[in-house]
Amino acid sequence: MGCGLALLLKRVEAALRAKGIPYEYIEEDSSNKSQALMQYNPVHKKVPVLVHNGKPIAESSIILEYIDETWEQAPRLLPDDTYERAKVRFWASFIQQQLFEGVSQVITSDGETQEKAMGELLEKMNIFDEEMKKLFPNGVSVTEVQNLGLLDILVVAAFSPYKAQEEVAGVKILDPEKNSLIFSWVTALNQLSKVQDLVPPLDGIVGPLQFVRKTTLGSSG
Ligand SMILES: N[C@@H](CCC(=O)N[C@@H](CS)C(=O)NCC(=O)O)C(=O)O
Repeated sequence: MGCGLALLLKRVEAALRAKGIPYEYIEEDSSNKSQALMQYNPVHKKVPVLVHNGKPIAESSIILEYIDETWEQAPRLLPDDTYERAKVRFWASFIQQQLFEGVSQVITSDGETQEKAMGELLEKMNIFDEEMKKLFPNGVSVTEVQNLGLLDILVVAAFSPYKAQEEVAGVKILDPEKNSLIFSWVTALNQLSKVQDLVPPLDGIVGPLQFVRKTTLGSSG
């Protein structure tokens, strides 16, 4: 799963827009996949796929790195320094594997299962919050996120629509008291017009999230 949530913020589009690279966006219908998708991503048959000069690249994190290496202009998604880059990759994978997944589980469960999922997500958010405080000891301001690096894009994807996530899940997910750093980061990111352009308004998110929640709860009995 994770798909219904990832759909809300298109990470590849965010990177292309951040760098000002013109692109054509083609929507795929997952219930009626196109011939082009089969041809471009024959292994997984999933989006996103970036087609550059006729050549396909699949898997969002690989596409993001390809974009950064192919269009080297600012903003750089990954730092130049190899150690800094390794750290960004480490946290990028933490956000994608732990936080995306945790938020998905909270949104698609209820009762005791949801309580447990929220407890686990909170533990991961606390770790992330504490570690990121070392990078941003004074909290995150709008100036720091102007350039939209890789971690900014992933934090937007995970938490930017937190109000919609909370409304649908019926629990508090991003608590400023518990996760002050993540909260200041998300608040700064949500003030950027390029982020506002990419994240649908609250109304546009609640419906699709509710659909994902209902179908998952329904199918698990
Ligand atoms: N690890 C892949 C995940 C891709 C993925 O799950 N794509 C979903 C859309 S968000 C999809 O194409 N689902 C259609 C399907 O599974 O048939 C990535 O990050 O690119």
